[in-house]
Amino acid sequence: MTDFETILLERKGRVALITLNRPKALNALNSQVLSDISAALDELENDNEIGAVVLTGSEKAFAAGADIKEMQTKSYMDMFVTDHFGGWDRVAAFRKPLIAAVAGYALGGGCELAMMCDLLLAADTAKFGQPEIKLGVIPGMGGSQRLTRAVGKAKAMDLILTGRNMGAEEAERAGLVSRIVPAAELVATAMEVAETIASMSLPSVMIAKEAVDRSFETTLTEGLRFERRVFHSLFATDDQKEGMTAFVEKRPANFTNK
Ligand code: CO8
Repeated sequence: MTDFETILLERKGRVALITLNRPKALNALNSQVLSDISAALDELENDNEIGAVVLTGSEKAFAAGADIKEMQTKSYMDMFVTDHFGGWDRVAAFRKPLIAAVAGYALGGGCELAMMCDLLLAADTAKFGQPEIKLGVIPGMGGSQRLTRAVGKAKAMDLILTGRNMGAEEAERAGLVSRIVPAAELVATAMEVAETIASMSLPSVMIAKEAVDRSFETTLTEGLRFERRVFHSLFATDDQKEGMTAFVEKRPANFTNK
């Protein structure tokens, strides 16, 4: 198990829990956090024992945004040449299910990081927002694109242009959040959801994730064709035989992830 400076990584059976751990900065996302999360995801993606990952923060903040102090004095060329924040694409490219468990502030880059995950569970204390406009900039880690796809133009414009926060209930109504849970039960619930997912056949879970993600990138006709092809491909797995045989034999399936 690797030690990290700004995150904690724990494993429980087939599920891993990544906890953002910069409490003094409300988990603001600096280059070290990016480097730690990327290394953890590389490790977990290559680990056949891991079937799903939960990403969480603290009770007060999932993450209060990109680290403003790190960006404050940078020039356009500094940002451009280093492709500042380009590295966060690693999170969206993670091939196994990633569940964001959000309590407290998920602002700016924090909200964008949560939206890079596949499923977003919110504590009743969660507050989402894209306040970058108040800093004289705009969302830069996907907020203008992913928030708009998640909640539609009207609410995305409202949040991005005014910089106001949205509570958990509004976020659920708007379709950003899949479930709201009491804050004290947030991580346990997210771990249960992850365990359920990790108990399925890993190839089918990874292909299901890829198929849903494809719907954001393509036309309906192409998306349906992609779904059918990858659906067919699952008939090459031992787990399809096991899953369907177990149903017919009225017993639980015992997947081997092959
Ligand atoms: N960056 C750096 N430090 C932060 C951040 C942040 N985003 N958020 C909080 N902190 C620090 C504070 O500076 C403070 O540090 P210190 O004790 O040294 O003064 C500590 O965390 C605690 O914060 P507060 O005292 O402010 O705590 P409060 O409970 O009073 O307030 C808030 C909590 C409301 C969350 C408040 O901290 C806040 O407004 N934070 C900033 C929120 C924000 O604007 N986020 C957006 C950041 S910009 C961004 O994410 C852009 C992403 C895309 C850029 C793309 C570029 C290519």
